Amino acid sequence: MQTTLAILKPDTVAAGNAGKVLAHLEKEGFTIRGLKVLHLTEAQAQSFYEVHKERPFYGSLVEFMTSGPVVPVALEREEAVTQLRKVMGATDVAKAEEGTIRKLYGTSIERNAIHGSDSPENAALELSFFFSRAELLAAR
Ligand code: FUP
Repeated sequence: MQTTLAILKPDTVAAGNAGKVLAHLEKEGFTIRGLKVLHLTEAQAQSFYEVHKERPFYGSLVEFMTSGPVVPVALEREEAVTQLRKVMGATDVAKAEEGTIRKLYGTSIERNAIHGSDSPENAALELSFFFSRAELLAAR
């Protein structure tokens, strides 16, 4: 078993799609091991996306990610990292496969509904950004 981090982005929460996305993930075999609702500060969003800080979209991405509440979720299943990436679909909604979360609920490359860690190493780092070890253990 592996645990990865998803974030239901502000567009998903604002559109009232958070429950539908969580149901989609559960149907795909993920178990929810952590979940919270929070409104990221600018410093938190900048830090989370620090790897992209030189990219032209960084400022806009930080603005979007702080535009409303998000829902970080710790998700467990076999091959959780790669399976979540598959269920999410391509970054750019225009290129996302039919039936993926981004195709169903996203509206652009930026407002793409959901984040998912892209490697086991990043999953561990990103889970610890939002959840303490005690929180994750208490949810078992
Ligand atoms: P992903 O791992 O699929 O979320 O994609 P990236 O890590 O490449 O990008 C992180 C986020 O930056 C994306 F979810 C959306 C945003 N982004 C843009 O807004 N424009 C781009 O051209 C690329 C990414």
